[in-house]
Amino acid sequence: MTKAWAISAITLTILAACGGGGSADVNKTAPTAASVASSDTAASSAPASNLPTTAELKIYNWSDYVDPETVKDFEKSQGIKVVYDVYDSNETLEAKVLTGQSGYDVVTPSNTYIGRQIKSGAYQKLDKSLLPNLSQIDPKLMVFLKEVDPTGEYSIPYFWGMNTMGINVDKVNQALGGTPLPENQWDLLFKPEYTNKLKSCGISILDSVSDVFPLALNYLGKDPHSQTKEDLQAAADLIKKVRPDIRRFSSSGYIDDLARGDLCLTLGYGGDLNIAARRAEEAKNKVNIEVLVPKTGFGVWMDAFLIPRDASNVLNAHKYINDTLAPQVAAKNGNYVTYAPASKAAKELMEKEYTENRSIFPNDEDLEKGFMYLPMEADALKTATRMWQDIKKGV
Ligand code: N2P
Repeated sequence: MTKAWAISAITLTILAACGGGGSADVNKTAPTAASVASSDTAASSAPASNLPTTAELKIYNWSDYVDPETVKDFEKSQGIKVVYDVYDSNETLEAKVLTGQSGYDVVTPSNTYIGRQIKSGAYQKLDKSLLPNLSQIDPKLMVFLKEVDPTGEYSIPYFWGMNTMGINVDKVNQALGGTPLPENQWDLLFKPEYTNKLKSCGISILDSVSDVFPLALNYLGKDPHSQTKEDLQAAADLIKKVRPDIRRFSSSGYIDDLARGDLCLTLGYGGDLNIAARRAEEAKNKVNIEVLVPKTGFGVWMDAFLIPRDASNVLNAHKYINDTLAPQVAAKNGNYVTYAPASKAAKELMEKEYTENRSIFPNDEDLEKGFMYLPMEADALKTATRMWQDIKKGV
């Protein structure tokens, strides 16, 4: 077992123990309404700090990654004006934070990018005395970040989730002409025999090499964390074979396309695919979307809050991070974005339809098949990115 695999396996086991799995004894940990209310109240009595008081907060977060009402509530209760901008790829965020002049107070990179950004000096240390709601996070979940923020001084987990496929059930069935879904559901995306048929109703994949290559490697039966040139080339070759059938490279726009029925197979972020399913349901447009939990595996990641070095509203950044960890706020956001919040008590407060959805809270058995995304070395990432550009260009 390579080191990377070992980390992956241990972490996913821990994740299952943290409540991803359906077998967790929820009665032991379920908060009462009273205990939740009191922890929220305790959290809102702001701890003293020497940081300057300002009236603004600039957040740069993933798109579709917060319930806007929680931001409004925060503005109202704290008297802080929030500027909220969004991105849909780690690369976009990284280009900003590495300049050292991001212009933001809070950002949320994925575990795969955090380490190199911390090392490059992009972030400042947190003042944990300003984050009383840290107690809401299951400490075991911090293992996810340990590899990339070993001292735990910079990052606070926000949500974790999976990369998987969402399908328009009727259109896929129609395009496959009654042939059942393949035993290995990833064949839908990686086997020309299927993509040739599905291209008529629209295939879209994430526009992110670091999200897609490990899935391709996993499909090939290789270590999803492999960074050798040969393995990266093998991943690229696999995708090149189906490239002519891919209509769209998209990391956020696919949500509405899928919900409208303009795509039938989408490789996306699990929560975003579930948002698409909900939007279709709400629109009553007869688009029936299923988010798959492939038995042959899927990738798991975690996103975390960090405060850029150049932040000018550091106190407010702490206040916001702390607020999102309050179980009720985390649950409200969790219901809206359909991802698993890091705040552990939040799960019990979320809608059952989401906590029982295995593409949002995979069970132990599912997680056993999944792999955790791990950072790529700079050189390997550069090589893979070049390959990705060629894939997109169709060369
Ligand atoms: C939110 C996507 C977050 C997942 N739209 C990326 N890690």
